[in-house]
Parts: sequence; structure tokens; C-alpha cells
Amino acid sequence: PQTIYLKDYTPFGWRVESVYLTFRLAASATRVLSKIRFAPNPDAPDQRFFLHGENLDPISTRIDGSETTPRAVAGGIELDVPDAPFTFEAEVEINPAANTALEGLYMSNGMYCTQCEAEGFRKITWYPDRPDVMAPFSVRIEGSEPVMLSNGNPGASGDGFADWHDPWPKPAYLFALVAGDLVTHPDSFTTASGKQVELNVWVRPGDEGKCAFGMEALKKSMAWDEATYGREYDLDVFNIVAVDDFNMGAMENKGLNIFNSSCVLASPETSTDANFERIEAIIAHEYFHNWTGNRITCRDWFQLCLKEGLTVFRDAQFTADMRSAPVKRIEDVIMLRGRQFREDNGPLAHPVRPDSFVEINNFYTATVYEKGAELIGMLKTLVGHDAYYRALDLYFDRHDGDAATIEDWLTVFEDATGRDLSQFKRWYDQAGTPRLSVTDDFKDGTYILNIKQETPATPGQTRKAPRIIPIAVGLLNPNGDEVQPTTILEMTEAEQSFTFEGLASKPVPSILRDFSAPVILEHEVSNATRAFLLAHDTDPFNRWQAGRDLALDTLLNMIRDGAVPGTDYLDALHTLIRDDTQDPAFRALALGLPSQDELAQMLHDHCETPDPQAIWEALETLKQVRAEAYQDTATRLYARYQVTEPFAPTAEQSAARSLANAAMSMLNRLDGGALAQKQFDDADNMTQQLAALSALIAADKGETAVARFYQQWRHDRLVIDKWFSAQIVHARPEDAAAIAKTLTQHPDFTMKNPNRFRATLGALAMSGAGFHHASGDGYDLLADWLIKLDPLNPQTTARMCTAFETWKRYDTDRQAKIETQLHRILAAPDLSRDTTEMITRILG
Ligand code: BAL
Ligand code: ZN
Repeated sequence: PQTIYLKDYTPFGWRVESVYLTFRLAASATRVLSKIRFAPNPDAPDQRFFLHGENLDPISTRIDGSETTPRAVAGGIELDVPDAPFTFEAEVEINPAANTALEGLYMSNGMYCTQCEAEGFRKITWYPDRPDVMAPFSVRIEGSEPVMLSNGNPGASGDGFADWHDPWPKPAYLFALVAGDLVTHPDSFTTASGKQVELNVWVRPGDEGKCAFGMEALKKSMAWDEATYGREYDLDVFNIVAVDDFNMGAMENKGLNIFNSSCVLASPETSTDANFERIEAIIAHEYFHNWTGNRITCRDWFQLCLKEGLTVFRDAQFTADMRSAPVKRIEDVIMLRGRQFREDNGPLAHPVRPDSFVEINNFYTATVYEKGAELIGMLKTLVGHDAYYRALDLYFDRHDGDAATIEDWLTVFEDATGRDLSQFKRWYDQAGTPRLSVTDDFKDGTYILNIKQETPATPGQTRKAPRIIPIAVGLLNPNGDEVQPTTILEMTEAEQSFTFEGLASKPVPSILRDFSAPVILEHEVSNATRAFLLAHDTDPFNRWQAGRDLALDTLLNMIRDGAVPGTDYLDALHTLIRDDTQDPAFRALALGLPSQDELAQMLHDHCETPDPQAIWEALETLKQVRAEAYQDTATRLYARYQVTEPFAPTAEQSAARSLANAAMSMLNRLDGGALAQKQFDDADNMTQQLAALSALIAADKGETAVARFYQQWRHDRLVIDKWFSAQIVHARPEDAAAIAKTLTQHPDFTMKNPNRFRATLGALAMSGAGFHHASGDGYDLLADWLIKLDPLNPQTTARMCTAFETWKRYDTDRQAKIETQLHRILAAPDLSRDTTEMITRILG
């Protein structure tokens, strides 16, 4: 497969002035008629006239009305065209019903829908399918579907047709079409300038009752973007559609967002608190793309982080404002470490702005999204709140309607603030997670922090230059008072010292407050100091981090030499969870433990070979010891944090339920499952029902509940996804692969639905010691299914190959077993470009 390089970018030789599309819908033979006005691009050198196209049956092609026969070339067609504006017309036939890859136009439960990002539009018709070609689109849909939607504003409609016009020039990846038997949950929003916008959440009949929360989230997002960034919506209508078969979470098509139904449908009975929070965030994310992504898009796919990093940052700000900022920050850092640090530390490491790819779908990664968002956060920290919003105003003014680059973005910040950001740009260009090692000195009232930064080599990048790192630091004196409020140290050198003067005694530092940079902090700290910080730090993130460090210390000792859990940790955590003045959500987060994967990574970082079974056993032992030590407290917390008001998906109720559920899962270890069974029987909401089901499965007492849950929810595909995954995630390691295998034979299992595939094989891949069981059965089963899925859906297959990205951490037996599976996948006939690239990179 061909590698594409950032350095080879050239603009397209023509501009597109207008696009007229007609769709004659038929499930296995849809006709797409296009009429596209091209004009030479004076900024681009002369080139061949090339249009992308894949899996298109050509019917006819005309230039300025005359029939012409294009030359078929790799990935599309070439034509001889006039050296002046001209009209290109084509008719092609496509087969949505046979499109299992879910890219381009496809069918989901009898409904037509599209996914064009990144390069799906070329499966719909001939077109310069690249994000820097922007044009206004007019669309006519002809068919018998009751609802037929496209981008922009509705035009005429009648018996068998619907017209749409999108006045805002857009790249083809933002095109969308939906047609089917849909019902709407309608509403409206009046923008700050008084414009009335019609809002719809379109769903399949039967799902109407699950739209209200998403609609409220949309209205909150619209209001928030006006209040925070001064951005108003720009069309008469905003449509959201829920689709069951979808590779991603959701898609920001202009005026017609398409959502994986799991990311928009919500009800208390079927959705957990975590689902509600995620749905609110994804609705916000897709809506915010209207400005950061759609009005200003990316020049090429190497710039993906320009829209994704910024939009993730914006949705995180939104969630922090709607809910609890510290809780959101802690949740995000757990995710960043779990997914992005893992990626940065393995064979798939790549810069936030990659410089080459084979298949762009493989770069919708935690690095581009989550680390990309961390970069925006660091910029904001470095320039300050007011300058950040000044720079954003300039960005919107200067680049509205553009397909922009990271250079454009940084220039805006330089112009708005006068800062030189050339060193900051290294964050976009260098892969790998920097490690900060810290030592300190205190003498004559002066406290010195000595910090070294180092970034390990990553594929294709052996030497790394120092980056500018904003390190938020506060100092506490030994009685717990803060003597130095948070200050931002700007580290620019490989080694640097920072001095604080006039201190009466040696302070306790609180470093990297609010996780001010995506780095690994290495600082020798005693457990007594950690317990002190857990009790006294004014920064909520670092208080949580101190508790996490205590947990890591005790777990690593348990894994390494079978040590008993440390009393420092047990006592400090007990003090915290007993304290009802503390936010229950914070206490629930403090009761959380590092994942098996995070522990494996830490051992690997210390040049030790992780034993997945030993990690699982240490976690189990620690959970048991905590349950015994905290039994009385857990009993009290469980009673104290029962929510008595009617269910509401608020941060407050969610916090109470999360602490009560943490208490329940402790008590579950002591009472033979009695409390979990009672909670399961009494639950009137999914948060409590699923927590109880999970606890029962983990205690090996889940048989009846698993059967009852299935009977209760067999009609609800999203709940049944939870049923599939809970049985695997909470299984004992020796059983996980066999259970997953049995579930793949269940009549409700289908590999054609990405959600169901992820709920089963994805759950196995995330099951830690279950996936990595010494038998190798987990590896074998996953490889079997990846080989089966690849011909149908390369994108989801390639994504799930990341299960193997950590293989070099493990012992030679496991490595050999994984390597065998990687070669087996690679040898599959006609393996997709997506999966070939992923496996090749993982093999290294
Ligand atoms: N643009 C792909 C889906 C998302 O990031 O919103
Ligand atoms: Zn996005």
C-alpha cells in the first residue's frame, strides 16, 4: 500500500464552485447524478484532473454537456478538461445494501445513511475527495422513504422527493444523507441574535422516549458556545439522527449530525450515569465542530488534530462547566493514561500531527484526539485565559471558510499574544510522552525544584528536543497550609531549576497540578507525604493523584513480592471516604484502582515483565482487604448515599450513586452477593441494575441475574450490548475467552454491528488477565474474529488490532503466541489496507 506524506501536499488544481447531487434511492442500486462546476485554481500548479472514486459503477460522464470517457486510474478517474471553468456531470450506480464497511452510503436497519469522514464520499460519486476542496452543495433525494434528509436547509419537497441546500462551502467529508422511516423529537432554539433554529432528534419508531436528554444537551451546547466562544449556529435547522450500525461514536456533518445510537439514545431505565455524561459530551462535541471543524476545516488529514484536539478541549470545558470540573479532569486523565500513554509507549506511537499514513482511518487515535486536546489546554495555560479567547476570536475571524493548518493555528496565537511558539510546535511534531524527573533542595529559606525532561524514542523518531512544558506547582507547609499558591513554571530546557524564596521551612510540593501537561512525573515521595497531600492539597487533581500513587505503590509491592497491602494506603483512603464533607464523586474516584493495563505498563517502565495473572490477583486481594477493612464504613455509605428522589441524570445524583455502588461492590465480597442481588431485584435504573449485575458476575453468583437481565432487555439492543460485555469483563481470567467464544455463538451476536462486535470481542480485548491468559485462547479468538470481520468492515477491524499493541511488554511465551496471531492475520487473503497497516506497524 502507498504511504502518503505531509511534505508532499499540493493544492488541487481546480476550485469547485457548486455541487448538485441527485440520489435515486434503491437499496441495491442507487443512482447518483452529479453536476459539478469546476474552475482553474490560480494558486495551484497545472496538474492532471483527477477525481476520487471507489466501487462506483459508471453510467455516464459529460464535460460541458459532451459525453466523455474517463481514464480509470488507481483510486479514481482522470479526464482531459478545458483550461477554463467547466461543468462536469456524471451518473454512477452504487449498492448501499452490500456496503458492510459502513463508509459511503449504506443501509442500517432498512434506513439509508452515510459516513464520509475521512474518505467515504469517493464511494458515493466521483469527486475531489479532499478536505481543502470546499463547495456549496444542493441535493435532491428521490425515493419513497417517509423522511429524507441532507445537509443545510430544507428546500422543496413533495411526493417522492426532498431538496436540500447547504449555503456554507464544505468539504465532501461533511456530506450526509439519511432516508428512512424515522420519527422526530422536535424542539427549537433562538440564537443570541434572535434567529429561530428548528431542532430534531430523529430516531426509529419506538425510540421516541429516549431523545429528550440528547435534545436538552444540544440546547445547552448551543447556549454554551454562544456564551463561552461567541459562536452562533448558522442554519435554519439542526438535525441529529440515531443510527444503529456506525463505526464511530458520531459525526459532525453540516447541519445533519449522525450518531451511533449508543451515543444519543438515553433513558434512566436503559442508560447508566456514565452513559448520560458521555452522551451529553458527544452531542456537545459534534455541535461544537460546527465552528471548529466545519466553518474552519483542515487543509489535509495530517491536520486532523486541528479540529479534533480543539473540539475535544471545548467539549471537556463544557462538561466541566455543566458538571464537576475536578471530576471531569480526573476522568479525562485516567482515560488519557489508559489509552494515549499506552499508544505513545508502543509501536503505534505517532505525533499529534503525523507526517505520514497509509490509511487515515487508522489515525483517529487517542493521540490525535486526547493528546491533541491536552495541547490546547497547555496553550491556554501558557498564554492565560484572556489571551486564549482573544486568540480564538482571531482564529475565527481570520480563518472562517478556510481549510487551515497547525501553522495557521499557532500563528494566530503568536499574533494575538506576541509569544514565539516555535518550541511549542514540537508538541505537534514529536511523538512520545515526556518523563519529568524531579529532585528538590531546601536551604536558608530557599526551596529549589530541579526538573529533567526526557522523551523516549518512538518509531521513526530517535532523538527528541526539549519541549516547553507548563508545570503547575503549589507549595504547602508541614501543617498543611498552602504557602505558595499555584504558579506556572515554564520549563524550556532539558534540565532546569526553579527557586522559591522566603520559606520558613521545607515545603511539601504539589507538582503538575490539574495535570497541567501530558507527562509522566517521576518524583520520589514517601507514603507519609502522599497521605499528607491526599489530606491537605488544595488542588483536587493532585489530591486524587496522591491517593492513586499510594494505591500504585501498594499494588506494585504486592505484585512484585506478594507484600500485604500497605496500611499507609488503607488508612489514608479510609479517612477520606469516611469524610462526608467531601464530594461523593471524588471519594468514588479515590476508591477506583489503576487498571490492569496501567499496572502492566508501570512494571514495563521499570524494566520488569508484567505477569497479567499476578496483577489481577493483586487487585483482587487489595479489593478484598479493603472490603474487610472498610466494612462498617461501606455499610454506612451505602445507606447514606441512596438517592430517594426520582432518577435524574445530574452530577449530584450520579455522584451519590457512584459512591453507593462502590460501597456495594465492597460489601458484595463479604455477604455472598446478598446486597447486590437485592439491588439487582429492586433497581429502577440501569446505573444500579448494571452495577449489581457486574458485582454478581464478579462474585461468581451471576447466573440467575444474567438470565433475568437478558429476558428483561432482549428487545433493547443497546442494553443487550451491556449484557454481552459485562459477562466477559467481569469473568475470571481463565474463563473470559471461553465465555466470549460462547457469546459469539449466541443468536443475538452479529459481527455486522460494530457495537455488538465491540461489546463482545472488544470486551475480551479489554479484559486484562482474561485476554492475556497464558493459554493464549484470548489471542486466538480475537485473531479469528478479526480475520472474519476484515473483509466486511476494515475500519472496525483495524481499530481493534490495537489490543495487540502492548505485546512486547510480555514474557517470551505470550510474545510468541501474539506474534503467531499477528502473522496469521497478516496472511489472511486480501487483507484490507487498514488492517495491513496496523498489523505491520504493531509488528514493528
Ligand atoms: N469527526 C469524526 C467524529 C468526531 O470526532 O466528532
Ligand atoms: Zn470530533
